[in-house]
Amino acid sequence: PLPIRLRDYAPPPWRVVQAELDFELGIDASEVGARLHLARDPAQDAPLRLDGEELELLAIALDGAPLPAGRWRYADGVLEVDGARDGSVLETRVRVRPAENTALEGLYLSGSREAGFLLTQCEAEGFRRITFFPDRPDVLARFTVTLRADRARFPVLLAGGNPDGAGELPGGRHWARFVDPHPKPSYLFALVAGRLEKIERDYRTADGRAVKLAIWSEADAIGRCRYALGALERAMRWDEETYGRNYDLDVFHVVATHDFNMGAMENKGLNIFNAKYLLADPDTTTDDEYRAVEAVVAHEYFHNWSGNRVTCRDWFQLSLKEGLTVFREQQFSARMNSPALKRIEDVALLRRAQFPEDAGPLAHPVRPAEYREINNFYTATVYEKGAELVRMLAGRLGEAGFRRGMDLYFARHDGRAATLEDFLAALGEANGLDLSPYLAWYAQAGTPRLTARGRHDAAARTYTLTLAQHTPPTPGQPDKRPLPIPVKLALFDRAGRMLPLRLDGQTSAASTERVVVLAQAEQDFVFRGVDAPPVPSLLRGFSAPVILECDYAPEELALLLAHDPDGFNRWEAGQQLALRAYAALRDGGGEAAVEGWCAALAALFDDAALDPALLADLLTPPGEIELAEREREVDPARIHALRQELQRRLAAALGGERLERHHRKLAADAGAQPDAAAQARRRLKRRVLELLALHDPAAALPLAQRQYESAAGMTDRLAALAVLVRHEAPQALNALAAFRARHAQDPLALDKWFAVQAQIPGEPALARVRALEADPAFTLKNPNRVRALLGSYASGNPSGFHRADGAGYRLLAERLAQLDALNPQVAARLATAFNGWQRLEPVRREQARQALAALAGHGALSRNLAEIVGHLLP
Ligand code: BAL
Ligand code: ZN
Repeated sequence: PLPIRLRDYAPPPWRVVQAELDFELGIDASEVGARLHLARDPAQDAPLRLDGEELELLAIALDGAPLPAGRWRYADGVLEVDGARDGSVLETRVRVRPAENTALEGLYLSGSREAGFLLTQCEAEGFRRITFFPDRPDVLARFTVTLRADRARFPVLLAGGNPDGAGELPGGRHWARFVDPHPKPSYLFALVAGRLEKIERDYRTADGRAVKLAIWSEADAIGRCRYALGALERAMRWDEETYGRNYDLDVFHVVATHDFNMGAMENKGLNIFNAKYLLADPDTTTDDEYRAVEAVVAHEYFHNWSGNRVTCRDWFQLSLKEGLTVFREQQFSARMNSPALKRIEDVALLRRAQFPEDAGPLAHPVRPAEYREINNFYTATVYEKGAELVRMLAGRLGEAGFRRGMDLYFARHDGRAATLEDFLAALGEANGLDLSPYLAWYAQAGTPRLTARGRHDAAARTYTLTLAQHTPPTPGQPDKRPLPIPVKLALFDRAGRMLPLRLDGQTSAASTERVVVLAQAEQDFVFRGVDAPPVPSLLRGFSAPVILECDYAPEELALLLAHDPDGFNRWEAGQQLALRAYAALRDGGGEAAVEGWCAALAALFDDAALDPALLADLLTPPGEIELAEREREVDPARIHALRQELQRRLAAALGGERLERHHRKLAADAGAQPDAAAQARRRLKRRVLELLALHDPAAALPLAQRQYESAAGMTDRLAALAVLVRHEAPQALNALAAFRARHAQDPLALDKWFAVQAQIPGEPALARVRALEADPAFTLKNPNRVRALLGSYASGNPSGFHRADGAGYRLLAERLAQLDALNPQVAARLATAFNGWQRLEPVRREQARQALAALAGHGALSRNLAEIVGHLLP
């Protein structure tokens, strides 16, 4: 029945009210007993059908009596059972094989047979690889789980819910039971069993519950869990204070694994994390990764309400929990760090990851209308654009109004599976508003273009702002309709002062910033009492996920860069200047634009009042992927060369001596503390070193070498290594060898070692990647390793991957076929590196097409990879 369509949704004919699960755990084989208490929907007359994949059925009974063979059928992932009634109890016993499970869905082994541990991953549809079940998010059951295993091999036994007893069994075995009082869908089930260590802390919720917090990892990493524990506490407190949400079990476990398809997973009471987003210490973790750990720990915790207590009716509603939780995570991170920097980081990610998705063959709405494999829809569109939609709604309602709406949403849907309509209805009803026009954002793919034109009328003292919108067609959606686009704006006079805004027809007092909503294809907004042509600051804080096209004069952008108190728009003005400078270099459009950009930044370079991290971001032009998005025909090598030249020009304008002096000043402060101020200085130090290396390698490379040797932590060490490697410094080989040796035992550090080499720009990257595939630490079986080497190459190194001879494409296609046989989810994600191939210049386009065609013709592709390839090569 593929594809699965949103419009075909029907409620489940059978529900599971209670699930009693019983595990006999072993690495080669585990046995799973399930007692399912069933309820039938009296309005439907469908047979009992349960999902099940790769299960060996050992026994089956209905209402206490074994079922003979003719009363059930198991084929094509479905177990059909005859004779069940409302209130029946179905018992099954199955065998699964964790050590053979390379897809890392269901029950699998992390690490080696001797030392590794067992764990589960169920979202989205992994539970059906553990036992027979109606594996869909709108079936919410109460789970009781009993684990049994050999005590010496599996001393720690964990499952979601509250502990409910443990004890010894004959033959050196033991058991532990867990009861979850909260009904939950099967995708939130989890268990962990093995040799693990923990750190613990007592926490008391605002409503008085004593909670034991525990972070678990293998013994060698337990010293790196402390930062995450602190982040968890901060997140819990923040959710109490900001949304009034308290934790609801007596225990909260978080477990780290090196073998994980996703970043982390919000299983009820037992979050499981990719170690990359949990372990942190200065020697192995960069500043960016510290912030990611804090954000992901918070994200998974926030899911306890936005996702677990209120879950999704079906997987089309995925953004209901993901967009909302990313938004909550963004709010939290902004509060813990710098709001302006966080916003810059989020928008840069949106432009790098989501805009290309929206502009290519993989485009889909935040709520897709159909899918073949839901795992392919854990995308930047569902997550990041979804978060932008929540941000627009929150902005529309204001802080108090959004809180009122969220309170109603949680109260109304607690313990239930909801839809995006439910969400918008709750937010709207709590505020007496109809928010249903915003549903169009969820249904329509593509990034809207917003154009703005201003007209000053000196006689009438008015300023008329004309806003218009247009969304280009996307696959399957040729015609687009206008969306409500909130535009936060301010007007500046030519001295850089904000003007009071009096909109036509407005009665309340004038403020200097306001939001206008463009609801039609085109609309005029007339501001009164404006004496001279102002400079508009539009889309402040990036108030809507659109591409703004506004015909600014360079001096107007320079004025915003110098004066806009909105940190995001200040940075954005700098990015716009950089884009013009880039276009001038590309098109031979004269020196003024390049000089203007460089001069504007040079004027800020010694501004002691400027946050060093913001300065670092200002000194960084848009990345190669973002630049490619603006070209009709893409030549990645040319884009790389032009961007390098642009940065060289900036470095020259700043001057080698000045850069060196600045680096020395920042280098004097050589600690590795992860606090925001120290992070900001290291970020600027890296940027200054990179610029200096472009301008004067002879001066920069010895500095990089010194920084590499004396670095107190990973941020400085990796920044220096990257400069040495990218500039093919004579010292690079030694530094790489030293890094490899120093971190030989640490997979997370080795991943950085792989990534930094995979991102060497230009044609030499391919040979390096091929050589690194032979490194004993590389394996296609580990998702982090695949992402570090092949992902960094294919998705993070445009000039290295997009070789004119097509060798990069052929390498990727070959690896995809191999990887697909092991782990379809990771293969399908990696294949999205081909997104945008149709816009490549003709030679590369033909090479990419041939590589994709070879992959498509490979025969036995998984549903995951086949769906992606099918979209890429329609
Ligand atoms: N639910 C999958 C992982 C995450 O978004 O939290
Ligand atoms: Zn999430």
